[in-house]
Amino acid sequence: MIAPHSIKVIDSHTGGEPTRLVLEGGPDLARGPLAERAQLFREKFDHFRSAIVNEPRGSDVMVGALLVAPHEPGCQFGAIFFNNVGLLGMCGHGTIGLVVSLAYLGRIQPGAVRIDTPVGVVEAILHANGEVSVKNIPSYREAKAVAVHVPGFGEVRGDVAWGGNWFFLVEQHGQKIERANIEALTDYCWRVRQALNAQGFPAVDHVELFAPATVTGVHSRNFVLCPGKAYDRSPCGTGTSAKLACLAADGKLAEGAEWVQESIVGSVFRGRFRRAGEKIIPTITGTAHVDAEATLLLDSNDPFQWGIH
Ligand code: PYC
Repeated sequence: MIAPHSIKVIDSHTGGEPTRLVLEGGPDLARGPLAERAQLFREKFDHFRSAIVNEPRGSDVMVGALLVAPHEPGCQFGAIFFNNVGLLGMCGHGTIGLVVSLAYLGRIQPGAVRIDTPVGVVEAILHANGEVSVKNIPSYREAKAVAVHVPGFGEVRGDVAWGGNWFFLVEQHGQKIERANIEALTDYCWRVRQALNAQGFPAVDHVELFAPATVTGVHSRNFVLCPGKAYDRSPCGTGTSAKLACLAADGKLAEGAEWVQESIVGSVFRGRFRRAGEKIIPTITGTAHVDAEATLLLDSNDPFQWGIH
């Protein structure tokens, strides 16, 4: 009998959105730049991605983070984020989860930590109160008020922006951003994404809807549909970065001012930005909680060894 392949993971959630950090037992992606390693991961080890985050060990909402050695000088860690259908560029909630998990393991102390990712270096600060701030990669709005014809809904206008992943941000949608409406929101966002992809923006894989906040001190509530049709339980770190880029481009938020973004389940990120030429550098602050330490077992006799995909 062959011993099952074992993979050490630590699970956390950031505002309700899970992150499964792979500590040991991941694929050998060599030592190149993180973008090259991500490409190798995508091409040769997609079965590993599926085994970690898909059923029966995970679920559609699970986001994975493969902890690797950094390539960029000055970084202490490298991370490649992935979900139920593929790789992510960056992941804000995942970075907060990663930092809290490393602190739980005693591998970092409060202070700054630089993390290499396939789309650039991010700097996280673990605060003494347990909160984490992530200084994200440069973010920007690519196109304003793009009109898309969505079958069944007519014309929908939104902004296309980069915050470490590509987003379509929609303010006027006529949808109720409420938990009771998640099925309809998912269906709407999915149709919007398909129409947008077919009408000139094939790379956009996250759709983000906004509504006025219902809580004092919060600026906005969002619903974010991720590439594999799961919705983000957190306010989405890269999505909030994209939102800040749009607010900055429209002159609606001053440099250094705080933007408080609430998710559909009521969790909150605080964001601010500084300008960097045409782009912005967003910083997103939130909290995460470790909820499991586990060893995943991949048994070659198991027909679903590599997950249901
Ligand atoms: O927090 O950036 C984020 C994120 C991306 C996908 C899910 N969460």
